[in-house]
Amino acid sequence: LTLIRDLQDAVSNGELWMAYQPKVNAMTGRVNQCEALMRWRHPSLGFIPPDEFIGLAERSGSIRMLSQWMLANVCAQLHAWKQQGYHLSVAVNLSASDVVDRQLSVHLTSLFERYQLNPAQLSIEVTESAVMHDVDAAMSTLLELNQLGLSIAIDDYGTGYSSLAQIKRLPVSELKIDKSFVLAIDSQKDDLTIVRSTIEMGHSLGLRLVAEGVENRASAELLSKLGCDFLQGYWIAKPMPADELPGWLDNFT
Ligand code: G
Ligand code: G
Ligand code: G
Ligand code: MN
Ligand code: NA
Repeated sequence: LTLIRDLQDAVSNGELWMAYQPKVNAMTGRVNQCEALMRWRHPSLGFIPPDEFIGLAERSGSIRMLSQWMLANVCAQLHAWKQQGYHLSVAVNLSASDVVDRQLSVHLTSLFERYQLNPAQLSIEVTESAVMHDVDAAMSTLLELNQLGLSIAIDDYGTGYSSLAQIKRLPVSELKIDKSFVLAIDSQKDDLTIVRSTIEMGHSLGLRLVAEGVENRASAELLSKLGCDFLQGYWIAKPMPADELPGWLDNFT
């Protein structure tokens, strides 16, 4: 497929960039963390959503190359923001083949040195299915990353088939409740019930809870009342280019 070759060229042609979406602390109303989301503008096809090209990269074996570019780009960005006086941390998404990459923690260590970062400024989001694909290999990578000082979140929580008992064996400190349960939480009783019990169960296991897909004030207020620790979604901000984030933070109250 020609799109696979285009994707391999996308890095060297500068067609990829990272968008950043803030996460707000529900208790303090402050933002000090963002999620980094990859974007690709194809020269002739235009914007291609990551749901399409990430899967393509996973199947064609170029995901590690993309992830290496992504991690270097995010670390350089954290360094640049720090120079501008913005002390942020960023969560990155990793795929199944990244979490079994034995070189990942070595690669990250050299990036932290190059950009003078505290490893705690970076955190990892992985889905249950990415981890459970090869749970022993994923476990050793995640333990290494955790020992380096990175925290780890389970992304899209609630859409997989693993139990919290399995997840608790991993060095995980955060659950991101999938947006499918959050989008209509202000009108769907069942969604509210699922989210409430997820928050209660997660908290009783010592996990931080993040809701993604928060699209309106009513949902944000409900989630805060339920004790959700962090909120992420269009109601707070859409993912934005890196150079827009400082201005957005200045205006955010
Ligand atoms: O903005 P949104 O369309 O960004 O992202 C869609 C999906 O693509 C999400 O599930 C997200 O986890 C995934 N995704 C976005 N950026 C990256 C990335 O840099 N690496 C990986 N592995 N997945 C990503
Ligand atoms: O205290 P411990 O390290 O187990 O908690 C880890 C994180 O989980 C804390 O930072 C906190 O944000 C969250 N947490 C644990 N229990 C609760 C709880 O009962 N309510 C809230 N809001 N957060 C909790
Ligand atoms: O990695 P993950 O699957 O969590 O990626 C988050 C996805 O959700 C991205 O595609 C991002 O653009 C999208 N997203 C973020 N906030 C909202 C929101 O409020 N509503 C909807 N529908 N999607 C959102
Ligand atoms: Mn994510
Ligand atoms: Na998600």
